[in-house]
Amino acid sequence: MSAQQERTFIALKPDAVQRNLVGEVIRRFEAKGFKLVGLKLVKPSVETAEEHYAEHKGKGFYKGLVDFITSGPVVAMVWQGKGVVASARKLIGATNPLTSEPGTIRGDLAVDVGRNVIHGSDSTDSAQREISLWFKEGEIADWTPVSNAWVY
Ligand code: 3AN
Repeated sequence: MSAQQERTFIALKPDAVQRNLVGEVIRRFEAKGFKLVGLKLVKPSVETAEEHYAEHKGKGFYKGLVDFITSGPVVAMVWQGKGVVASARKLIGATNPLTSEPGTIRGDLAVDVGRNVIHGSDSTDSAQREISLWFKEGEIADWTPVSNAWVY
């Protein structure tokens, strides 16, 4: 896959769904210029959540993290584009929303580290792992934008 077709896994956590922030966050990714290639609303199983957060197993916040992510619907997405993994992390901002820069998603929309709205893969390797954990083959659309024929 070429650098232009790099992909990342983004999840809008239950707080984002409950707070009606889904559109706001998707808008930011679209406006930046990335392409949405996968999207679904799912209530994750405990198995999926534990695998997703495997690197945090043993940490004090692990159980709370798994309980929270499985507590309600999550919007799971795959975004594609040049440098999308690192760029998404910049759009998202630092893990603790109290220190995330204004202008970032967490900096603008969140307060609590345990309710920080969004997850984004931290490397291309994590992205591959997370995309195959959350999406089946056939659930990702490899589409090509048409010309501006539909825009007047
Ligand atoms: P990020 O989501 O910015 O990549 P990670 O991977 O270090 O951050 O942490 C995964 C998730 O675990 C965070 N999004 C956050 O919800 C939660 N988390 C991280 N550190 C803490 C903490 N000290 N207390 C509570 N929750 C935490």
